[in-house]
Amino acid sequence: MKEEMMVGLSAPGPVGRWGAAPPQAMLERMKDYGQEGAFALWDDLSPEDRELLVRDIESLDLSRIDRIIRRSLGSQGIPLPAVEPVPESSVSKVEDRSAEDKERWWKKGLKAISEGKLAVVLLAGGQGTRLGSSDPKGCFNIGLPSGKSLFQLQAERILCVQKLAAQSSESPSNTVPIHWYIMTSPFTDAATAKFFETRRYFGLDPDQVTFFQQGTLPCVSADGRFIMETAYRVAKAPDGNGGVYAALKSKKLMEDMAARGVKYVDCYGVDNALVRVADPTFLGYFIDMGASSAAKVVRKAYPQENVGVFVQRGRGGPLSVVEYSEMDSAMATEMNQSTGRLRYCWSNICLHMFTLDFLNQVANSLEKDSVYHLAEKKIPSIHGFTTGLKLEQFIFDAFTYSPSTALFEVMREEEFAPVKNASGATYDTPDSAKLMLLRLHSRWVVAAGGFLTHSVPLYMTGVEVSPLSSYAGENLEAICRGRTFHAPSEISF
Ligand code: UD2
Repeated sequence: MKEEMMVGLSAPGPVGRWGAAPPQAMLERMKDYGQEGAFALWDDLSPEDRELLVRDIESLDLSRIDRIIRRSLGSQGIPLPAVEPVPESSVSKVEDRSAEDKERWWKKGLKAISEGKLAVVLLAGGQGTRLGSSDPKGCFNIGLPSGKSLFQLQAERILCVQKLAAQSSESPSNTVPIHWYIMTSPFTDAATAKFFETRRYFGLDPDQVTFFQQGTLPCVSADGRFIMETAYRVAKAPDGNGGVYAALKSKKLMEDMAARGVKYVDCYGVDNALVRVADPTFLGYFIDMGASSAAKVVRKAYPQENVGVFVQRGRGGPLSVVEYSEMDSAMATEMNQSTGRLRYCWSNICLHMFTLDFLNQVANSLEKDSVYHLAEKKIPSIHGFTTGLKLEQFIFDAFTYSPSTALFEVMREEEFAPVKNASGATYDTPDSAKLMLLRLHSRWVVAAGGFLTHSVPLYMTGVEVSPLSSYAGENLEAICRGRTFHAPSEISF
């Protein structure tokens, strides 16, 4: 800006690439979106910080962000269609399942896996805030005898399933690798990649693992204005685990899946010590049902349990999930007198399956509708921690767009051991997850004819079966029958 043009402006700051005012075109655009407040401290910024601020604003897709803010804040207060419990008929219950059903689904799933039709997407962008760890959650060691992290347990379950799939196929020597897409966030990406590299991918072929980052969105005040983390940086947060759809789309990973011949996508949360990654039984059931989407569910354990519940939006409408953070206590505690269970009892446990076709369709629908959940949080800002809103999509938002969602009940004791809270909390801690795994695996060993000795009370310990040796308790007879194992210890053969 020329010297004479500066007359009448406030005392000029140091002149850098940008003069006393922000770039005109950028300022105009930000005014169009009501976000000119981001330049409030421009005059006090050094040339370097002005450069940082301009680059930060340039990194934002302002029209998309503005659409998301307007639609998400605008939809507040608009009543959603009345919710009903899901029809009991739409849930495949454990008690209705025969051994033949399970065998058939298991074989059908293994066949599809051996044909390379299954990919796995891991949602690992969350920060381990509640766990009290600064590392990505998957790195967490829950204290098993083996010391294995959640990532290692899940990697070894993939190794086991692809081996079982090969053994069940016409060419047992030809193991078809399951491709593992791992979604990280800016908070977890570097540490996650390093964790895998330094541990040589836990025996997986590095070519079968793809890391990709989810997006972030500005944190905003109640009236939709950007919150400034510093004078030259807009506060941002990951866009929720439903950010997976936009990320898969923008990184062209669904094209990558199609090129690999993938037809089905298993999608799950990292913080479950018992998660059956690439579960052949779930896949076989899903294929049998011919549905576009499916989810594993457990019966809700108690009204305040931090789980979403499946509902039907209007009689005959699509299934969707009401998250625990968006549920009122009446809905959480209401009982169904005839079943004796909670009226809304079918709980979401972040274990989903989609057809690739449906994933493509829903990624576009969610992007077009752009309605995000608003989470009120304390946001670090130039004014200290300030109450603001994070904009998040949830992985289960997809179900609303699905013509058919199949719900597959599983036993919590076998498949759901959340690792959410630091040790010492009442629920969902590393210790509770460790014990659930040791108790399950001890039952496997005893059922296979093994005996246990233990130096601490058995209710506090147990044996761990390496995922490389057994996925769901199968193939343990040969090793366990008549043998004694001391708890705590890992059985690996
Ligand atoms: C999740 C489910 C909840 C229930 C519960 C069971 C959602 C939205 N809610 O609640 O219904 O199933 O788990 O334990 O799924 N994540 C990302 N990116 C993000 C945020 C989260 O990848 O921006 C991942 C995170 O790493 C984890 C999963 O999503 O693997 C769920 O984490 P969460 O802490 O957001 O969800 P939570 O436990 O509140």
